[in-house]
Amino acid sequence: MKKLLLTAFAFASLSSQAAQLEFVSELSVQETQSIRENLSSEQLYAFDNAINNQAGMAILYKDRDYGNEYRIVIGNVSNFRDIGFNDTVSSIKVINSTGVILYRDRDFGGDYRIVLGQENNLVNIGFNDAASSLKFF
Ligand SMILES: [Ca+2]
Repeated sequence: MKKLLLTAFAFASLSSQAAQLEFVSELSVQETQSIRENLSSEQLYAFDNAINNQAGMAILYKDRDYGNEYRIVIGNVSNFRDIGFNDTVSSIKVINSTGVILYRDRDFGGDYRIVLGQENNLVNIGFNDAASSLKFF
């Protein structure tokens, strides 16, 4: 009987993991509008293109709860210095992709954390103001 319960529990936790893996965060209409208003025409083209083609995109925020300054990244970024955002990210939303791997060092080095969908406070996973590069998966 005990073994059966354990098996059921293992199954339940596996299914919830699978459900999480399919989770993709979405931008609200308001968020999308506010982001679009602040982009140059070149950035706007890339942003709309990513949305329409369902390309992996992430929005990196300086503060927790998706606050303050942000950067939009499309595709992997090997050095957050290039976008003026090194050791700065405190919350993140991943759009059109399952998740991202955040690395402590540039060029996808050092220790890392996986974010599925979104994380409103990187303190929760011990990675506040720490990320220096990022890969999509
Ligand atoms: Ca920060």
